[in-house]
Parts: sequence; structure tokens; C-alpha cells
Amino acid sequence: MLRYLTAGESHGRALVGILEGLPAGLQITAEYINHQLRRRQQGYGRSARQRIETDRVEILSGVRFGKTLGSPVALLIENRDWQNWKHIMEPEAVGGGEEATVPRPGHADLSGAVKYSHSDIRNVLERSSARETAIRVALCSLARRLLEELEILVASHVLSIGEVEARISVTDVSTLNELADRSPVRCVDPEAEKQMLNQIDHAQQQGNSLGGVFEVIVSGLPVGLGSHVHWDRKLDGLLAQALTSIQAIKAVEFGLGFKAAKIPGSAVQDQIYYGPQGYYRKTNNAGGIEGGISNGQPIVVRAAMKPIPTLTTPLRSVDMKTKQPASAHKERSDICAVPAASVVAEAVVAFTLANALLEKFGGDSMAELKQRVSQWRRTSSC
Ligand code: EPS
Repeated sequence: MLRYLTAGESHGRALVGILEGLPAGLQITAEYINHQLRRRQQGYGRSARQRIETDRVEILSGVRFGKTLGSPVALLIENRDWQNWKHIMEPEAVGGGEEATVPRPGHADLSGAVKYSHSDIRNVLERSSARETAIRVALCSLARRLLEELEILVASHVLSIGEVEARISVTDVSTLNELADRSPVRCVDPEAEKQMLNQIDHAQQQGNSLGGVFEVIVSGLPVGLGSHVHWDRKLDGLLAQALTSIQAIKAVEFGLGFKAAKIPGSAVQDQIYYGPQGYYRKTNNAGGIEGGISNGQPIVVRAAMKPIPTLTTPLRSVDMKTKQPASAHKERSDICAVPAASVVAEAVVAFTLANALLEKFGGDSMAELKQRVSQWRRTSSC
């Protein structure tokens, strides 16, 4: 089974991560991972931080001559901005900088400071920052690579930012990322893209921030991942957990999602047919998962990101030192990170599906895994 752990503060020296449980023989290069890191760094409305960082991964262990060894893979991404923050983020000597004591509503600042008895909210915000998603994307790139070897593709696009909604629905996963990556907001509807850019500019002028909705689509996933038998093995439950673990994600829906609650059952369920290719459906309202099990149709999952809590026109808060009303702590921040979050979502979805795949098929090497999956594909007619 796959698992990963990340460490690192936003302005600390580096982000590090360990991924364990990959079969041996998976081809991987730092350049493949760096491509995913570049995709995550893009997006209109990011902070000046993205001009400082050019995220690049260093593979520290678990890979030899371009292939995984079956041992834990350790990765490192240096924070270039660390050079500017050394005096504040010093691991040992007591450094400079004032304590930050006015928590931002909507961030982990207050709850984290109370829980861990910190008087300086920087001790919370440095780790709760979405900077951490850089190392997650790096680690999960190996899961994406594994899925690719099995012809399973993961792609995403942005459906809305603020009140602006895309009006194009997407079905072809193979070209989706190529199209979405060309857009500064990862939106494949050019008309909506224009309006989204305007909305972000407007939010910036107002000192405000914006959220949005994105969709992740996965093609080629075999039937039978996850299970109906235990609550903690249901594939949709596992994906929802993975997605809501991304900073600022507040809602997740599969297939028709919330709309299904308003429509009669006859229009919601995907009717079953049988032909030379096996079982098939003419619709995919379930989003590729029935009873917690993948049904062979594309996985379609959407997630909503709330607006980022750091505002340049700060909200009302309380100074934790004096208990007096105060304006929330100001920290350089993104105005909108929905395009980046869609790339992070692809990563955690890839990880969750690779894990479910390994749970079903096992295999210590890629050759073994591939053989088992192709045999299953031949015999399970869905
Ligand atoms: C973030 C605040 C900003 C973002 C950061 C997430 O960082 P800074 O405070 O250094 O300007 O840019 O995201 C990243 C650095 C990144 O690589 O995604 C926050 O508070 O969550």
C-alpha cells in the first residue's frame, strides 16, 4: 500500500517528502516531476512568491538509473525564498522578526495557536500554508506515472472562478491538460477565461480574494477498485478525503453531484447495456463510481475552493496578546489559487487511485502489476 509523509515550512529551508509502497521498475525522472511542479506554479492571481520560486525536485533515494527500486522514495524541493527569511525561520538560534499575534479568519491561525499553545501565529501559518502542496505534487507525480504506464490518464480544468462559469463541458481526457495548461486560469472556455481574468483583477483592486470550482477527470481506470463492503474502502470516500485535505477545499461532488438530489431516480441512474465490448452505459451521472467501486466509466469529481483567507484589506480579528479588536495579520498571499489547486487535485486523485489499484492487484514490480491488470481487463467485461 502506498503512503506518503511531507515536512517543511513555507519559508523554511526546504520541503521534503517520502513516498513508500511503489513497485520496483517504474520509470521516473526529475524532469517528469518538475513538469508537474511547473504546472502547479502557473495560474493568474498568484502572489509574487511564484516569481521567486522555480520549484525543482531533487530525488534523494529510492530511484536508480531512472527506475524505482521498491524502496521508499525521498524527494526535496528547496525554498529559494528561505534566503530572505533565514533570520525569521532559524531552526536553532533565536532569530529576528516580531511575533504575529492577530489571526486571519478562515485560516488555521487561531485554532492552531490555541491547540499548540503558540503565542506567535507564524508557528502555525508556515505549515498550514498551501506551499506544502508543492511537495505533495512532486510525490504524487510518481503515482501519476504509475497510472500512465497502465494507460490511466488524470486531467483537470477550472469550471468557475467567483461567479464566472465555463460553459463548455469536457469529455476527451487525452487532450484536456494540454488545452487547460494553455489558459492562465486553466479554463477551456475562452469567453469565461476572459471574464475570470477580469474578476481576479477586480478582486485584487478591492484587496479581496476569490475561490472557484474545478473538475478532475480520469480515463482508463479498470472496474473494481475500492469496495462496497467497508466504509473505509469506498473509493468515493477515499477520494473525497484526499481532495478535502487540500488547503481551502470545502466541497466535493461526483458525477451529477448536488444536482442529483433534485432529479428523479429514473433520470439519475446510468442504465446498463451489454454489447461486444461487454457491459456499457450511455450516461455517466455516477461519475464512474457505484457503491464505492469504480465501474469502468471515467471518474468525474469536482471540488470547490473557498476564497483564500489572507486579504490585503484585512478582516476584523482580535489581537491574541491584548485581546483587543484588531485587523487580521497581513501576509503576502495569492488572490486566487484555483488553477493551481486543480493541479494539486489531479495529484492527490492519482495517489488515491494508484493506492486502490495496488490494493487490488498488488505486485512488487511494474512487470507483475502490468500483467495482473491486463489479465483483469481481459476477463472483467465492463
Ligand atoms: C500561501 C501564501 C503565499 C502563496 C503560497 C501559499 O506564499 P507567500 O506568503 O510566501 O507569498 O504563494 O503558495 C506557495 C508559495 C506555493 O508554492 O504554492 C498561503 O498562505 O497558503
